[in-house]
Amino acid sequence: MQVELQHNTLEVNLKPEFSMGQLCYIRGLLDGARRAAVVSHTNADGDAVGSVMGLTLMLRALYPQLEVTAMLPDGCPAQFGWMPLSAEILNGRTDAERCHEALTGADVVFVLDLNTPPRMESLATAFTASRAAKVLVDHHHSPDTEAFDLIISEPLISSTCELVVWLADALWGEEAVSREAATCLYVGLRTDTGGFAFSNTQPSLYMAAAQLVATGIDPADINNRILNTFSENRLRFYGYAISNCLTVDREHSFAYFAISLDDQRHFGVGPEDMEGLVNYTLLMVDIECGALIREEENRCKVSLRSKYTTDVNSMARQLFDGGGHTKAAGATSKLTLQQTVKKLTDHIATR
Ligand SMILES: [Mn+2]
Repeated sequence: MQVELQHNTLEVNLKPEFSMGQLCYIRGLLDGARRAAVVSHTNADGDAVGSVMGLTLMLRALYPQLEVTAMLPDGCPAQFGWMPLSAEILNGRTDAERCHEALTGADVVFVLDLNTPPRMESLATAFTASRAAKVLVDHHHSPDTEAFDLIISEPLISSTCELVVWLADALWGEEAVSREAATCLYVGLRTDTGGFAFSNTQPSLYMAAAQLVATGIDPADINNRILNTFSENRLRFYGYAISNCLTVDREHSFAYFAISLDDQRHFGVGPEDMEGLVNYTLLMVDIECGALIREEENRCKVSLRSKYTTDVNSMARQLFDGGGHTKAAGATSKLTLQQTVKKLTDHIATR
């Protein structure tokens, strides 16, 4: 495979457009609703946490009659413990009953930053059973059109948090985004774009960022809280992984980490510590595509990244029934670590 210096050809979009029908539908739902739930995907990242918190804060401020319950399938990750609402976000595993009750009793459920109910893992059953109006706000490819009553899906938008900014502007006006909500939403803008660096960075992203920063948030402080958070163990594990778990296939411009359970136990690191490790593969100048394969009990998690032309979204879907974005995707493999590595490297070699 040749690395081509080719820029992606996304349309230069300014802001997403919402139809009057979409806006009226959401306003109508909220005017009549007494209970709402806001939910996102398992193993929540900054965009999932930020959009859930940002939207929850705005709904509470704008609709005092509305009881809004925020939840995540496996709770709010510790790294986001500094964010507003982190202490009250329900955990689909440990607060299963309250989540079930909130989902089935809701008049409206907002689903953020995912494209299909199985991404809600423990909460998917209650979500599907719920008779609430279901509104999806997301930027992944191929949303499940059967699962929602209204789908706002913008795969060209940087992040769900950015989409929430524009949706809130359209529904309620710029003033609806408080400083506190802006802090949450900025986290998703920042993390889903690798700090305004990935190919999903385009004019509307900076416009949304400008609006959020204008509310008085502290971008430098948020940056520290997002990036400079490693434990000593985690940093030493990265050193170990780069030295011992990284394979580089120059012929195919491909590099991957294979991380065994033993290594994870030895260093006392978990899935959240692996967040971002896959990006190290792309630091190499002649590597176009990178992967991280992390062993779990009875399965493996696969993360895929690319720099220029490789569509890792379709690769994840084709090989492991996963998905995501063109240049960043993920999947769960039911195979062993060795089998997963083989399936992936065989695919890379035959492309
Ligand atoms: Mn996202």
